[in-house]
Amino acid sequence: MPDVSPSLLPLKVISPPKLKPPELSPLMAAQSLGTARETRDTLTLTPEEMESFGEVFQGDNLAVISSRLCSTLHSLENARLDIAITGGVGSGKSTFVNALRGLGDEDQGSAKTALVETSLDPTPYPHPKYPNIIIWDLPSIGSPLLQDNKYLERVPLKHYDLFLILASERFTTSHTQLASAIQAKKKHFYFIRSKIDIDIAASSQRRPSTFSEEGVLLEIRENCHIFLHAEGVVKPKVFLLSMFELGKFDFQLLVETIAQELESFKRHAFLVALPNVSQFILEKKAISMLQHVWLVATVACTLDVKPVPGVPEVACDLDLLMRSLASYRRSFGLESATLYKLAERTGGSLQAMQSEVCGPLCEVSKRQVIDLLGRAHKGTTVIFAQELASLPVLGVLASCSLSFATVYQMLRAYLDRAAKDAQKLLMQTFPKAR
Ligand SMILES: Nc1nc2c(ncn2[C@@H]2O[C@H](COP(=O)(O)OP(=O)(O)OP(=O)(O)O)[C@@H](O)[C@H]2O)c(=O)[nH]1
Ligand SMILES: [Mg+2]
Repeated sequence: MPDVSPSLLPLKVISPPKLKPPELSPLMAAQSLGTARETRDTLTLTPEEMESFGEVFQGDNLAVISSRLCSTLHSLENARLDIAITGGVGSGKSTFVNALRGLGDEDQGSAKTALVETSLDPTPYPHPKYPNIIIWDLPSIGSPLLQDNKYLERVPLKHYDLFLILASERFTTSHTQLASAIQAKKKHFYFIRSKIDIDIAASSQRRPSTFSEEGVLLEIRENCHIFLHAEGVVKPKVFLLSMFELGKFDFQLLVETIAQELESFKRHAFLVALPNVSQFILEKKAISMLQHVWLVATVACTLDVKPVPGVPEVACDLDLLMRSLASYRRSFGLESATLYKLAERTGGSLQAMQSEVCGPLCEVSKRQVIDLLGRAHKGTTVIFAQELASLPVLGVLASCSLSFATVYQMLRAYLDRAAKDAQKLLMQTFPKAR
């Protein structure tokens, strides 16, 4: 997959109009996804949204804009991301690699864990659903076989976008020396204090009368910071994790921090590929996908368009829409293969998951896309289309404004529904997930 130079693809082009995600943000308020969506009867744009549309569409003709957006869409969908997992011997590196790829230790293609001998070379593990994302299981630091500069000879730091440096007990000078080398290459790195579940279990068992989970976490966090400061690491970013309960502890904070520091295409790649371990992750994904929805709607209505059978007022690229809907299902883990694996791992009923969670969303067919477009077209899209067409800056879209409005509304509704289903699935399998 080609790497993408952000300088060739100005941010302005990929910024979606600031369409507020009212149906997605309720997650933060512990409401369910998509509830507002069904009751909303228009896609009216705010002045800021109008302005954003204007910025993207100003100046060029439709053919130029759509081919530019098509290449932006391709870059967004194929952005390469190399995540390096490193740390001490037995600190949980391979387990973390698997967890980030949504795999258990026994799944096919998973990294081997609890080994006696560890590899002395970086091992790439492509994400099973997104081969453009590679999680690298790096050799352990502090190994007697890789002393002095041997580690850096084996591990080309420039190759990776970011580093997660693990310690399951204490950070040591091996960790901080590696961090300095990474910093010298101007790469991002994050300290992960792993196996937090063990610390909590030990503390609750050994000091039951004074036990407080918050207290244990605070103490570990402070100790990490004290050591890293003493070693000269400025503002260390430390996250407490358990690879066995990935959605808990500091995972949310880690995701938020990494997402802020990645450039936009890589950020999107990172977010959509995350395992669906918490409501927070689902929300981050859904919000990131809004820019994808908007790009797809524009490209699908302006390149390779054909009238939709049974909905002749709408012309679009049905294949692109099918691929996009399938990609939302994939990211939210709603495809049969993922459900099957989840049922196997959690001991839940596959049938219950499929019927309760997927409903009409099961597999994506052309017939289904046509039906969804028909339904969206019958809705309120005329108001939205008129609004678009009435804007001078959007004159270029006038010829396809009804198609755009229909397709956009269909994609939004599908995305909302997929996110909502993923939330139900999460609640069904991990009732305590937040
Ligand atoms: N309780 C608990 N155990 C963990 C966690 N992460 C990993 N382990 C266990 O720790 C052991 C070592 O995990 P690995 O993932 O193999 O560690 P590693 O860093 O890859 O080990 P090497 O490659 O040998 O250096 C395994 O038995 C894991 O199941 C965690 O968060 N909590
Ligand atoms: Mg390992």
